[in-house]
Amino acid sequence: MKKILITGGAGFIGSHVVRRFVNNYPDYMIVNLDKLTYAGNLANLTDIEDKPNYRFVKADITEASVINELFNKENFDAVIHLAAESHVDRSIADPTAFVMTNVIGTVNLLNAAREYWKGSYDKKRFYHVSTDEVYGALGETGMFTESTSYDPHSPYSASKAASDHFVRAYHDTYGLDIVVSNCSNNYGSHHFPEKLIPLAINNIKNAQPVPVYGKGENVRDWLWVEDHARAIDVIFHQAKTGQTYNIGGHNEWKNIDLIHLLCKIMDNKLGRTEGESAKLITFVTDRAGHDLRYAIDSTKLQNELNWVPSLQFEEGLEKTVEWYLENEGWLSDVTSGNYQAYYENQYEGR
Ligand code: NAD
Ligand code: TDX
Repeated sequence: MKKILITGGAGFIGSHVVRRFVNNYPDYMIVNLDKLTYAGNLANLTDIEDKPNYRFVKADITEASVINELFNKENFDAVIHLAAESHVDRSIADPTAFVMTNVIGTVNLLNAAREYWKGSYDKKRFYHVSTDEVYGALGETGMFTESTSYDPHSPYSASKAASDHFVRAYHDTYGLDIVVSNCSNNYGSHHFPEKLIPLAINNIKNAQPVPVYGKGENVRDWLWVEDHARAIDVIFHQAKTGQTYNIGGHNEWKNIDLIHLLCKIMDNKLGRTEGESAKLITFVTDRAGHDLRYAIDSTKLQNELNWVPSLQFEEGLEKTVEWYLENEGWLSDVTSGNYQAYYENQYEGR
């Protein structure tokens, strides 16, 4: 039996990774460690919470003594590390929280792995889930490859870049078995409605303004979150030690074009006349230091590990809209803050 610690499993991507591993690997014990910040929501995992190969631990990765105690007690075989402060706009407002969780928290996990896995580094694995934002911004052409130099611009991407460097340094210096993946923008169910797509879905549904930063000219490369979870599965099981893989959808969209497509889908789903939702589009002040364009070259992952995205964007976006419309309770609990009251009662003191 493999015991795997997944951090950040109550968040957007983490919950998809936890679900995939719990369902696909009944012989593994999956321990989901999450602080349950504003972004962590145990309602994301109600379908698997009673499975015998799943456990939840409420903990903060910035607390080294708590992490050490857990490693001492549990004898994990591997870590898949997703816990992070993840929203660029929040990092502009409060960079320190990003240094604490994304840098110090990652180093705490690495230190625990280094200490408690001593003598068996060849049988253990530390997988760090990272972002394409570490590479900075592209102009009109070109793509990020695994050898693109790091050039982060936001406090968020700077903190993720630092954590990537620490993970690789623990491989080079101490011999830890590590893998890193850098992925483009994800979309899909259970996405917190501060990020562009779920925020726009929620606002369109409620006939509220849809804020588009600047002129909406910025380009993002969107990937279905379940395709990301499948890529993590493949890399975790098959990558050679020390390797990095870029993960992307080959699916670049200008923000304004994406929002128009979303408005069209929503008009259709909500029975509105075509063009009605697009009237909600409101251009607002641009994000400070807003990266113009991201695009991932995932040739290495495709050629070496045979991974390709499964879903066309239009289909995925339609499925995403349907999920939000069918899960009004999830959305209203998140936007009202009720989900936090629930877990504060459930997990206080554990
Ligand atoms: P998210 O904000 O939805 O979830 C983050 C989770 O981490 C939450 O459950 C939160 O409670 C938990 N967490 C935060 N601070 C913690 C702490 N100190 N201790 C323990 N748990 C803590 O984020 P996401 O979008 O699911 O991103 C997950 C990971 O994937 C992050 O590392 C992010 O950098 C990376 N990533 C995200 C995207 C994307 O498009 N969302 C793309 C590429 C990479
Ligand atoms: O209201 C908005 N209006 C708007 O125009 C918001 C929230 C965003 N935007 C723009 C900014 C970006 O160009 O839309 C684009 C997408 O923004 P976000 O959803 O905030 O994502 P982004 O900043 O690209 O970062 C995301 O992808 C990479 C995740 O949040 C990161 O965690 C991940 O690493």
